[in-house]
Amino acid sequence: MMTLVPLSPALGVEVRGVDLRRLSEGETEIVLRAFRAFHLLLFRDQTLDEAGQVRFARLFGRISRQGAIQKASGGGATYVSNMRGDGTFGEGELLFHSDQCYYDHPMKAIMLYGIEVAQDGGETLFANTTRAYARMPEGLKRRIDRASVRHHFDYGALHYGETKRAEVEALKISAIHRVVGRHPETGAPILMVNAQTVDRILDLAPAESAALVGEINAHIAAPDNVYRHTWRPNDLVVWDNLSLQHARTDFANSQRRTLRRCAIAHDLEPAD
Ligand SMILES: O=C(O)CCC(=O)C(=O)O
Repeated sequence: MMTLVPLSPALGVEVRGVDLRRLSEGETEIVLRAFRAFHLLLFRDQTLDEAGQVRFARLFGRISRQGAIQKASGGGATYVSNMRGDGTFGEGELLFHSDQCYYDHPMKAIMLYGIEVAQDGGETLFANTTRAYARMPEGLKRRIDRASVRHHFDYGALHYGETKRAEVEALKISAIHRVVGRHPETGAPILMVNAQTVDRILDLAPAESAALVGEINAHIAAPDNVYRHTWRPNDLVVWDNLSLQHARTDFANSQRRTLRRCAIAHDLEPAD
């Protein structure tokens, strides 16, 4: 029987008692409802090949083709890996961010499946931005409610797999969002500021913008607003990229780490 077990007070449930290779219509409905309510779902001990993962991902929407990595996936999966030649974002720490804020329509969800996992570090952290906003002092909310922010594609501190580096660096992409955006499906407030890709909060001097981004990030990354996922092989995690931000703890690159990834497009992502 299918059961939902909360993962943290901030977000997420573990879904037990299902085999993702053969979900019934009723189970699919419960999964999609739980996704909307809890923003992150964990399924453990799943045996999934690439086709099976893509099939499950497509229940959440179409596969994104926005940006070099997603385009390269050809509508299928990519790999977060320090082992594979085609691996991307394989090494080291990542700060809290939502993917693709430098586009008008960032992807709606991300799905990772554990193939090889680090024994020490390499955990993925998830923070609930709607909850972070709700818990902010009114004075801070007033300062950001009408503000806008520019993001640019600058993962300079990150490490791409060599095969992708040239394509990725050739992209010069930026977008402007409200600091307090609205979730496209629920209308809930979401924070469109992150530690990784913000260029500037508009109309603020660089130092003021950096200080305000730091203040907002402190609310997002507050330990009691975060779920920390320690990977096991055969874990599948799918999360809402707009309600949540994610980060990764550091790990020694001598440890093999490979996660299979599907990116699910925002409903308004232009068809290519
Ligand atoms: O490796 C991880 O834990 C996170 C990877 C990531 O940031 C992503 O897939 O967007």
